Amino acid sequence: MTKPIIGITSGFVKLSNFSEGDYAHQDYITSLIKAGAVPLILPIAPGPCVDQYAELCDGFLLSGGCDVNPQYFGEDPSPGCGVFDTERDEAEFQLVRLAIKKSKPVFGICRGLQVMNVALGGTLIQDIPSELDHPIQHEQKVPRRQGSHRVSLEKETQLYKVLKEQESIVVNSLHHQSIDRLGDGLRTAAFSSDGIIEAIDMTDNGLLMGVQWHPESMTAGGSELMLDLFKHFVDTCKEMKQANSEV
Ligand SMILES: [Mn+2]
Repeated sequence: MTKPIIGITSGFVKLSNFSEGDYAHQDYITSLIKAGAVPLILPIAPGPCVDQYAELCDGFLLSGGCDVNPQYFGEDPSPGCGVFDTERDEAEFQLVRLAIKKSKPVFGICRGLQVMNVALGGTLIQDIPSELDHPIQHEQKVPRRQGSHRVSLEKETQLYKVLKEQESIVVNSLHHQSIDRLGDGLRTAAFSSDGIIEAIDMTDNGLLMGVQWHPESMTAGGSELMLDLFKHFVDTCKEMKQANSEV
């Protein structure tokens, strides 16, 4: 069987007057190739293009990036809310809904986990440092390939199994937003000591998985445990590709 094609969502970046366009961090690409997939960067595009992305790919990696426009969960921006990109939000919400409809797996990372949650009717904390009473440091000062804070894993989740049934692990942390109220059909798979939801999955099937940390950068830094997360995702994409072709 050919390798599964994984679409990676991207963010728009302007580097200079001569260089601007869609961007996805190299660590996503490196991790997916290591895990046995063919990565494909998906530019932000209008609805009809997103419809075809959903046909073309066997699974989707929702990458990190800017904040989600709070209008999508019924709020005005709080003073701590950062830059958002409405066009990107809408393209990614559409992709999540189409992927669920077509039974194609989605792995959300950082912003990607937040996008999945809002797409399914959940809400976000717009700025952890200004909105939480006693937060730990979620925007780490050490390099992104290093872990910084601990997360506790919920038993009975896919994540717990994939991460070798450890009660807790150390992860990196590069976010200032997080999930507040969970979206429909989602459950907490990991949380930090200040109560922030650090990972989610779907209760009724294994199609959606999301982490608030950056396993791609820990994988690029040599973490075999985080590479296992990508292998699990790519294997699920292969299984679903097979199952979808049989119906
Ligand atoms: Mn964190």
